[in-house]
Amino acid sequence: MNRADGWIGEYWEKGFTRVPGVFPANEIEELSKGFDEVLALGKGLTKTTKSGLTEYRVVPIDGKPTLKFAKWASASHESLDRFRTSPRLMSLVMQVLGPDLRQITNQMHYKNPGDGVSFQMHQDCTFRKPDSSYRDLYGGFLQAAIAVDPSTVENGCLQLVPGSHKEGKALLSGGYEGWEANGENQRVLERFAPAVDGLMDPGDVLLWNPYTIHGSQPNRSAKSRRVYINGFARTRDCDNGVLATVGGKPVPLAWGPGTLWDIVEER
Ligand SMILES: O=C(O)CCC(=O)C(=O)O
Repeated sequence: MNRADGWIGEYWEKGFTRVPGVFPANEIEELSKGFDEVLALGKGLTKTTKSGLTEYRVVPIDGKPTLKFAKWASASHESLDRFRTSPRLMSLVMQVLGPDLRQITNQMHYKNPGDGVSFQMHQDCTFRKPDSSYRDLYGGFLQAAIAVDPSTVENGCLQLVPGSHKEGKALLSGGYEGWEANGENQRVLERFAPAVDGLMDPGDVLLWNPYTIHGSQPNRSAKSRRVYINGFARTRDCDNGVLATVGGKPVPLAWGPGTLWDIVEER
């Protein structure tokens, strides 16, 4: 791996990078359909609901039950499962982490107009626990978001703090609360450069390091801001999650009583 060149160099330098045009329009159309279908299934739920591995994470926002995200819908939806380990996505992830991968996260983030969903500035290392399951979290895990819709300032694009991963440690308190929780971490956030807007077009992929500080504000536009987030770890450095690829080839999604899941959950 050459850490210096192109988007891979930017990933290591800034702690995140956007790779444009990874998925063509027809594939994003298919992914968008999958998002619509899962949203329809989650409609009307008043609390977090699990069906097999698939989970509709419903939380109160301004007193209203709101689908904050759907987790592991790929376990119950064939096309979402295909995108999870699609060659277009995996070719990027494998260039950073190598050919043998485990998958830790599989999340659909909707951010529908007016739903109030936001994410405080946080680092994903908060959730990658226990420490003993991640032997090289800095170099051996990344999170990848496929843009289904344009991500804009108005619809609450991700915001990421350049260089914030470099200390390779947890810097912030809290986790997945809303934007209003940033006050708690103001002192730490002021130490860093301002966050950069992670603007994306449909089909772009944004990759970030587990120590990179990031979050997002509510959608203040009339259009949804959907991203499909999948997180992968190098198999030899990680015990958690499910196998995703072996020797560069995707393997079918399988889990069971022996699967080890992270002990801290995004909420
Ligand atoms: O969907 C978003 O805007 C935030 C996602 C995020 O911060 C995460 O998954 O860690």
